[in-house]
Amino acid sequence: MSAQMEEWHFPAGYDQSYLPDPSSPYWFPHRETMDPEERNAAVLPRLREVMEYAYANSSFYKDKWDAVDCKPADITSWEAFEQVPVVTKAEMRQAQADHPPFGDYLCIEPTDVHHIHGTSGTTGQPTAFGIGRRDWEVIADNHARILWGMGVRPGDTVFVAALFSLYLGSWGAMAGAERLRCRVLPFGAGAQGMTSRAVNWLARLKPTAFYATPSYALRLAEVAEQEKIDPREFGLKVMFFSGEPGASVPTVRKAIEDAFGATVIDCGTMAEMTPFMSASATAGTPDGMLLWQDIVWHEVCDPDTFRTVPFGSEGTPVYTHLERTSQPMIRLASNDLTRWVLEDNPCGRTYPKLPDGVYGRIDDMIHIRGENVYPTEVDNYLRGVEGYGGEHQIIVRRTGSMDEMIVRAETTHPEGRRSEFEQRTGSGLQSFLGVRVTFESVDANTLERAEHKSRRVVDEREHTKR
Ligand code: 8LH
Repeated sequence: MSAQMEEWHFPAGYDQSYLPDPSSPYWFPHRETMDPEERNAAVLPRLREVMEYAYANSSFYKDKWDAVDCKPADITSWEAFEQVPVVTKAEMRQAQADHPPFGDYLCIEPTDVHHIHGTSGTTGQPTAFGIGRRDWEVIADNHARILWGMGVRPGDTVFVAALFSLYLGSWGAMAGAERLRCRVLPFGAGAQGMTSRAVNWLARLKPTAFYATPSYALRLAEVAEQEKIDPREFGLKVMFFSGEPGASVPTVRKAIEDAFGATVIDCGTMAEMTPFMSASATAGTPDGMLLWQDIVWHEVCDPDTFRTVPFGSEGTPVYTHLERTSQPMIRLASNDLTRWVLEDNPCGRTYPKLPDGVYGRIDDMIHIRGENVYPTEVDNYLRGVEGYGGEHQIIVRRTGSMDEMIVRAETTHPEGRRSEFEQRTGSGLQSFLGVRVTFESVDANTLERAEHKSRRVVDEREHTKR
């Protein structure tokens, strides 16, 4: 079995000089197209191996599993694996507070940490990600392989327009592109005047590939338009996105495709799960995200029991590293929501797929008068409305004993046409969501634009609670 799985071993290590045959759509043809049952049969012993490694090298996992009498050697069936307790972000924060700075799940010597990244820490103590040198190389290799699947090739210029600091997204994209022997432009984002400069560089350099958050791509298109430059002139072929829902939200995706004339690819799991591109679309299957199950093991689970839900159902992603030796995550609960299927993919890869991407976080879902609303649904609706100005806010507030949802959206319509726009969009949105909505419009370019991940929900009920 493993002889057929190209370079399949733990700890992982790849031939750094390898590049596929230029005519092949696959980096590892067998691994990517093999019978999924055969792949799963190879993954199960690997999971056991990773668990054995984590048990031997971290008191975090040892204590956690001993407490429920879970022994790595017992993981001989999927049934057994699904009972391994999930890891939560709160546990990791606690482990880092008790064992600073990386927590007792580091599993390598602190001196072997090669890259340090972290969460933004806007709400509380940030989490530190310590990634070993060998792991960083393997991450680069995996991302190169996935970028190859997206159609990126050696010699392509890859423009990275995301924050270069603690955020792993930009660094992970860069590492993969470098390993693929691309020319990388680590442009970054977030500094004063940078979007306008990005427009200038894109127009001059005409890169082939582009990485950012979807919100930022739309912001960039707006700024280009203000500067009388058509983003199609950048000549981008592939735009890959991660960090937030958007690239799989139909109207957002179309807005990006229409503005730039490029193929839009969705990818991304979580920073802790780097190689985070292990969920990614491909050139041949550009919609949704495929789950590259031989890099990271993805489960979609019932959010209460953390047992895998059947294909076709909705649940929350739970992730397990198959190759990381530094801070390996074993059944990390994401708190996100998605739906998975297993069907024939046009690109020929035999991975399961998230046909609608990851459409939201469980804690971002708005519960209003007994209904659930995903912020992405509002985005999806508004982007398809004629006269929408490009940005909106969702305000949830309690008036008396009732929760109220106010959607405030920009419009390009002049004063005289506002009330007709408000009436039409308000009632359309209400029937689309199935909940009562108060709809207001404001002038275009008056609401704040995201330079990173967008935050459109203002839940005033939370503020009153504090
Ligand atoms: C997504 C997506 C996506 C992430 N569709 N939601 O960018 C990937 C990594 C580096 C990242 O963003 O990690 P971070 O900052 O830990 O955030 C992870 C969360 O971001 C994840 O749980 C999702 O809620 C969201 N996310 N990529 C939809 N393609």
